[in-house]
Amino acid sequence: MSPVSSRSRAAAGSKLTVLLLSEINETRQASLAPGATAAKALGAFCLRAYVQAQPDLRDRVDIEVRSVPRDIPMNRLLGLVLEQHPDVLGLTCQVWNHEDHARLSALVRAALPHTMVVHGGPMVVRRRRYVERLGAAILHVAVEGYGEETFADLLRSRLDGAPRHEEIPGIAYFNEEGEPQVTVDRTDPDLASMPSVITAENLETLGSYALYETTRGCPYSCKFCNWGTHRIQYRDRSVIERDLAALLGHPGVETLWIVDSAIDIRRSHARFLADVIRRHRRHSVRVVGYVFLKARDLSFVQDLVGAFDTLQLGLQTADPQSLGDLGRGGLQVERFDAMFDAVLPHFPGLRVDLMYGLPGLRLADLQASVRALLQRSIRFLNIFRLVSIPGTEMGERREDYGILAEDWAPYEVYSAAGVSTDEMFRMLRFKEAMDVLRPVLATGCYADALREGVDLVDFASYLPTASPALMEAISFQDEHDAVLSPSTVRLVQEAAERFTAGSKRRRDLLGRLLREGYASVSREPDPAQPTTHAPTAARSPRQRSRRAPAAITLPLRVDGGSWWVRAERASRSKRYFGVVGNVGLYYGWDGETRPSGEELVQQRMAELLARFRTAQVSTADLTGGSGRLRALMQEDPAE
Ligand code: B12
Ligand SMILES: C[S@@+](CC[C@H](N)C(=O)[O-])C[C@H]1O[C@@H](n2cnc3c(N)ncnc32)[C@H](O)[C@@H]1O
Ligand code: SF4
Repeated sequence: MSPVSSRSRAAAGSKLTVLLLSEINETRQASLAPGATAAKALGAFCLRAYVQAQPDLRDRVDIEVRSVPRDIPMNRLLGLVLEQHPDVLGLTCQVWNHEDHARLSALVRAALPHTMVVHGGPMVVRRRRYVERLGAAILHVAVEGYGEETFADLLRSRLDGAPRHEEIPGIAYFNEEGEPQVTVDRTDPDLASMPSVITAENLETLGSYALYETTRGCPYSCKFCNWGTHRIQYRDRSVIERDLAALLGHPGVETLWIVDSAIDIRRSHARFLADVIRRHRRHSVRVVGYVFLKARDLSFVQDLVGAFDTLQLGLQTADPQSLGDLGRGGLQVERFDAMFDAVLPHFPGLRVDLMYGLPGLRLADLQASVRALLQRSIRFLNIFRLVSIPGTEMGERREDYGILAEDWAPYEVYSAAGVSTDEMFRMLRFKEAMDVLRPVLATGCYADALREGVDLVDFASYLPTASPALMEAISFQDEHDAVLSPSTVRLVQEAAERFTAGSKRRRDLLGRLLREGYASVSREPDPAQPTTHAPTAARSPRQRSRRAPAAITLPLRVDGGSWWVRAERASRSKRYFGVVGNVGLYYGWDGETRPSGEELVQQRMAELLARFRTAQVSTADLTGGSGRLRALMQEDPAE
């Protein structure tokens, strides 16, 4: 039974038209891989390549893949779909685009009754719950897991009426009565028999930051992660070689991230990849990948030199007890020295991930992990806040971990067992301060400075990071792509004065570290200083009127009283930073189609407060030590 009328253009003789669409993440915050935010969704390319390799489908289906920036106005997004009027609209649903994709789907369902709306991607976990939550007014079908075979079956179903939806494993759909139906699970498709992904057509649309997958699955089962299924699968070597040759030989590709859980699930695989990369790289393409470094003998790392440019390591914490609790028992703290000794001589720019918000780990523990790594000459750290992802142990069994988190994307965790909301806020501020110091730490100065009495981890707590000017400083993709505003530079300098008060020697040292660290970083011209730049053209009244206000003060009704919350705009962006209950929140908006900035911030803060109250946390608890919320809430906007 088909949820959508089978009358299609295909039936009328033309091809079935499919639009695979995805809003990509434009968050510029230094993230999993430097610059990765510009990457297009690989999943859609996999689907297209697979469908085009099916003899019964290739000549009957036209698939267009579009990735658009996340801040695209909804009317333009809808315009893209209306322009094409596709028979099938497939959306890759990710943490960051899910709300927009749901809104778009509802509009498409209303405007184009003939279009079948299919959701896939990492947000589709527990597909019954997924479709029940979104409802029939939003989508027809949700595809869970690796989607190549399922999507091909859906297209067959749309073209020929067979297989029927109830016969397609791995989906949830609405029947003609609008009731949700769930089919049996699908076993993961066999990666080894998948065709090439990097077809000529895909290569043309990939852009300069390419993602590629050589394996699926992961040997660990960290309780916060659902990176892949745990059945490890390898792509066929000849397909990998063909795909990598195409990517590395294409002049448009500048960066290639191998998105495997790690490239060294087997050392022989890492060596194979390195060999292929070396043989096929025709111009400078930066190649990035995660490593586990779990083998006793790590001599293979030197064989990766000249192939991989950046290696990343997911450590999460240097606390041995927690590593075990998280399901990462295989990774022992005692191994750190051996790991870094084996890697750093060859890859001094190793990037290491830490997380905060994990149960039982407080600010002091996070700082201890950071110090331990910096002292071991690690210069690049990513610090992520725990996200309680549906489908993971920590997403599904929140009570067991004392986790308080939002029920909607991005599922950020606000407190966990042993970690109060105040503590989370302190860790958030510390993370932000460390991000501001990224370019400084990247010079590798930490250990020497420490020996001379300047601990940059201590200095971090002097930076007033809740300030929008500093928030702006951390919105860069990597250490060399920062743009510092003059006010940020001033704030860092003022903090340095306070931190080194009374010691000229320490002041000079810190001054030098900051100068050297930020030397390669571009600066915005300081309006307070004379500038050699040509003056920017005066804004038209229309441009002026659309400028976001610098701060918004919002009335809120909480606990039976009237309160006010203030959100400040980060300079140069349309993002607001507000503080509710010691929890910093950012919201982006665009004046054209979304609710106005005020409405959006107000709505989200009110929702968040309501959630805290449902969780029986009072606003008094939330204001806790810093009292910042109380101060903000009591501020009278009339003054
Ligand atoms: C690349 C990547 C990123 C890039 C995104 C770049 C981009 N434009 O895609 C960046 C660095 C931006 C990123 C950021 C984050 N990411 Co990320 N990321 C990945 C990663 C490593 C690879 C994605 C990929 O290409 N996979 C390979 C392709 C082939 O798989 P796929 O996309 O899942 O597609 C398959 C199916 O999903 C399905 N499918 C996909 N689309 C469609 C569409 C249709 C119509 C159908 C039918 C099927 C279908 O079929 C495809 C082929 O089998 C995955 C891990 C992984 N290996 O999947 C995590 C992953 C997607 N990220 C994840 C998370 C949590 C994040 C962060 C929130 C992490 C953090 N703590 O900050 C941030 C987001 C921050 C924010 N708030 O915006 C989670 C998502 C969990 C979830 N269930 O939603 C994942 C699964 C990893 C993890 N557990 O941490 N990420
Ligand atoms: C999914 S991992 C893959 C890295 C590699 N496989 C490893 O862990 O060894 C990428 C990084 O994302 C972060 N991450 C994973 N799951 C997360 C979650 N639920 N919340 C916040 N960050 C997360 C971790 O810091 C992790 O190192
Ligand atoms: S965090 Fe890394 S090691 Fe842990 S399950 Fe996810 S991919 Fe595997």
